Formats: sequence, structure tokens, C-alpha cells
Amino acid sequence: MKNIATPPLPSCIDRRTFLTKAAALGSSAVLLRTAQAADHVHVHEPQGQQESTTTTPKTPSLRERIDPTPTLPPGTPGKDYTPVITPNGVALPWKIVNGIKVYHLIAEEVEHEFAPGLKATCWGYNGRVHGPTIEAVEGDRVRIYVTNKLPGGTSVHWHGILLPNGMDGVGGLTQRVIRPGETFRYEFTLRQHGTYMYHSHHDEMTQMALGTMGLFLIHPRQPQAERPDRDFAFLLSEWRVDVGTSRPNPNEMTDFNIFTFNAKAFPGTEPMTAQLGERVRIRIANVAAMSHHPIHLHGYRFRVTETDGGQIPPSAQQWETSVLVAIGQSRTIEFVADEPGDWAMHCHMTHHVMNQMGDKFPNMIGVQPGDLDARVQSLLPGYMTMGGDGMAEHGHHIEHGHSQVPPNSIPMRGAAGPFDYITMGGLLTLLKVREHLGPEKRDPGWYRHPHGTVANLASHEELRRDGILV
Ligand SMILES: [Cu+2]
Repeated sequence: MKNIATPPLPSCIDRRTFLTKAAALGSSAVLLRTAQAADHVHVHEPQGQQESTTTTPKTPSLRERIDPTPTLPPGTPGKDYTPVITPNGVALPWKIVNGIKVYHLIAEEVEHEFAPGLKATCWGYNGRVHGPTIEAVEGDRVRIYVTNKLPGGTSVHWHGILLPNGMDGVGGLTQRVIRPGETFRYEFTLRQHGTYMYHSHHDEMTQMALGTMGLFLIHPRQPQAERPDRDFAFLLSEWRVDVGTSRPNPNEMTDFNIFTFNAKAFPGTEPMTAQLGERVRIRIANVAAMSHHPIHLHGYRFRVTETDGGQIPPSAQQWETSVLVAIGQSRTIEFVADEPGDWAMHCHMTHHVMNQMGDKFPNMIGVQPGDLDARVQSLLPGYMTMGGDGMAEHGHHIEHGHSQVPPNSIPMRGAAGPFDYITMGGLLTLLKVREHLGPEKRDPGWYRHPHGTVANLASHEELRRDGILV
């Protein structure tokens, strides 16, 4: 496997860097609004902090330091960055008005499907749960309008992003709440690059439990490392959706029963695809209510290249096969997709790869239930003792119509795989690596393994040859 060397980068662009780059570029394309033009707020100026470089004509005002005006043109997809893929998600559209990237988020109620068979009324943005991914480039000035169509007040916090305090979006602390029907304007210049988030910061427990969150990705203006061929981003969250209900329960503290990548539980998760030899980046951010998630990728070892605090110097990047993404954090991993196949990527907490798991039952593993199931089913349709084969038994019975589940529920559901029933749900997705993918790089279906490379029933001859007594 190739070593992915990622030279260090400054974790953020400060005003001096902006100005230096502007001077170096020296072209009319450089947007340089004067500090005076923007500086109509009277603030106290600290004395004796004259810049020593020749490229800074005057000491920046406090306003300019906390809210720098952009000196570079807005970053362009294709030229300045390769757009990120948000599986099961979309990017938030933007337009440029006078050199500023303008976005519009609408907080609203959304009918959301976690996986086939389970829908709930959630809260999200622009008709989606989670909200669309905001994508921009270091040095861009972004103006984000937030319209509140929720029944209660809200605010949006730009999680991990360096910005003026008054743009931080903490309801009550840095701004008044956005009342239903109102539209607020947030505006700041992006001084860093990396994987960040946005989420409601008002009535947090309820609003975030219902889904008011999204990814905020900032590309470096001048990437030092090689650009990835495939750049994927995931937001982790968790939900309590009781069977027979249609809304996630925000009061839940510990016993969540739906765990999601980009608000989808397996088998609702859209797989990642990569062509053999492509450089792959996966960004994983977590704004779950209570759970940290150790995300494990099969078939590969990878380097953890970034946290939400910035790029990790190459000398400090660790090779891992699992990466713990704690609540409020993001982690970025990189590797070269040099092993073909269908590789699982999942949380390694086994209860996080289950859908609507009930845990209030006696342990019946190993018990032969006899006609117990049939008798209980007369009272509880669809009841099944988790006896010998756990979730696989459940899945098979449901898939083959022998067992029914209550409407709008996916209890203990996984999915039919190419060989057998896949007994995982929740935080599971797949990385499909192929020698050839179509131009759209769509899901190529199940992997066809080269002959002789699949674990299979051992023959009598093999057992005899190797002296294995069974
Ligand atoms: Cu987990």
C-alpha cells in the first residue's frame, strides 16, 4: 500500500497570509475590499502592533482581524477543489453576489426514510434530513441565510469554524433566537480548511434529536497534498424511534435504536465506490446525542490525516484500521483503494449495527423455543425468540414472508447479501472497489470474487490432508 504523505499546512489562513497571497497574485482578479470601507464599527484599537512586512499597508483593525475581508476570488469547483460526495445526501447550491458565496438554509419539518420500511417525521433543512452539505473554499466569504419554518425558535451554529463571535449561532448567548417565519443572515470569511458541521444551537436536545444538522466542508485554497480521487463525507447520528410511533423521541438518553450514516441506517446506506488504485478520502463527523463511534473499515489500513482542529502533520499521522469519532469531532482518513471487493465500513459497537433492537427481553440464546413463538404470536404478531441464529433468523423469516413486523418498523432487520443474510443494520455501509467502474461510478452490484478466493465448506480431502479432526 502506498504511503500517503501529506505535508503540513497552516491550519488556517490569517489576514497576513491573505494579504501576502494577494500581493503575490497581484492581479485584478484579486478582491481586496479596503478595511476602511468595511470598517464602520467603532472598536478599541490596541496600540503598538504594527505589522513588519511590507505587504501589509496598515495595522488591521480589530474588526478586520476578527472578520477579514476576502482577498481572493471565490473558490471554484473543478479548479480549486474536487467536490465531495455525501452518500445519500446533496450539496447546498450557492450563487456568487459581489464576490460573496450566498447560501440559503430553510429549517423545516421533513418526512424522512431511515431505511426501506421505516419513516419518521423529523426536522431538517431544505427538505432533507440531515441538511444539505455546505461546501466552500478557504478564503471564501460566505453569506448564509437561515429561514425558520419550524414551529419553534431556532439558531444555527457553525461547528468548528473560526468566525466572529456574533456569527457563532448560539441561541441566547451570541444572538437572539430566529423566530418562526424569520430569516437571519450569517456572514463570515473562511479562515481554515477541513471537515466541520452545522447544527441547531437552540433547544438543542430536541432539535438535534430530530435531525437539525449537516456537514460544512471547507477545501484548502492551495492544497499541499495530492487531491483525492474520491472524497466522501458522513455525519453520524442516533435516534430513538419506537415501533408504532412516527417521530424520534428527543427524551431518550441512552437507549437509541437507530444509528445512521448521513441519516440512513443499513440497508438504506448508499455504498461508496472507487476504482482500483484511486486515492480515497473519507471524512466522518459525529453529532450524535450520546454515542462515540469507533468506525472500522475492512480490507484496508488508513492514515488519520485530519481532525476538526486541522491537518495532522505527516510525522504524527497514525496508521489505523478503526477510528474513534467522538461526539462533536470529525476525523478524516485516507488510503489508496488497492484491494478490490465489497468492504464493510461500520461502527464496531455491536449494538450500533442493529436496527430497532429491543433489549428488554430475557436472554434466550441457545434455547429451543419449540412452539413458543407460535403461541406468543397469537398475542404479539411477528414475535420471534432470538434463539440460535439471532438476527439472521429474524431477517430470513421477514424476507420470506413467514414473519410480519408491525407497520413502519425495521426491528432487527439487515439485508439479503450475495451469499446469505447480512445480519447487520444501523451504522454499516460498504466501500465497493472495482477494476472498472462506469463513468458515473454508480453502485456496480455485488463483487464477483475470482475463483478460489472465497471462504467455503472444507472438503473431506482437505480435512484429511491437513489432519483436521471434526
Ligand atoms: Cu457506534
